Amino acid sequence: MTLYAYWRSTTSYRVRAALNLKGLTYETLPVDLVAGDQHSPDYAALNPGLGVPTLVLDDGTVLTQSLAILDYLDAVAAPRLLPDDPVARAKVMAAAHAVALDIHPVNNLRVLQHLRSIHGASEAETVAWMHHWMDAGFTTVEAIVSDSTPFAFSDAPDLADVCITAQLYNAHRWGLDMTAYPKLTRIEAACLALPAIAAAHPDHQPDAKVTI
Ligand SMILES: N[C@@H](CCC(=O)N[C@@H](CS)C(=O)NCC(=O)O)C(=O)O
Repeated sequence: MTLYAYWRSTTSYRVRAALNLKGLTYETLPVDLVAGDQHSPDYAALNPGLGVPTLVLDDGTVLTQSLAILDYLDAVAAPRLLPDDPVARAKVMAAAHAVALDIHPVNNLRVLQHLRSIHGASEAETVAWMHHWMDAGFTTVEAIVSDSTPFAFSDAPDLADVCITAQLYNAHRWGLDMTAYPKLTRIEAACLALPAIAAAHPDHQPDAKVTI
């Protein structure tokens, strides 16, 4: 399999974590988002959403959208990141969606570029925007994850854990104060103690020397 990804991309980080947890081997092909490589005609043909990640299977099948890729991976390889029990599954998905659907889209690179270029946002205003949406989403997630397990809902990492851990990387990068989110901090520590997730961390990617 080939994963088109960018080192600092939280959507790429989610998928790398799942691939590694499941012991699947893949080649990483970096897409430099800062250089705008996601807009190149070749990449646009592969992923019309103009974002990373894209996963190309060994038979050439192209998968896009990180949550869809994670769903595919969960269907074909263990350990499962979603529980079978319908209620437990809905709870895990709620936390994962709070990150992937509520925080990430409004904090995406294209949104920040639009804020700066069309609305003239300063660097301080851009940082305040990032913090605002992460605080809103993290408040939700902090309230719904477990008080009593190392990971979000159990003793093993699930879809919520990989989404949370990737988003916390972004929060640190933007200097968000995490004091109000002790459970999320606990989850990140538990995830990064696992070699599979630690290996998925942005700093360990082949394109990690590029700076934004
Ligand atoms: N919903 C998509 C979002 C993909 C996406 O936009 N990823 C970001 C990186 S985290 C990206 O490539 N942004 C490029 C841009 O905004 O130009 C997914 O989950 O795969």
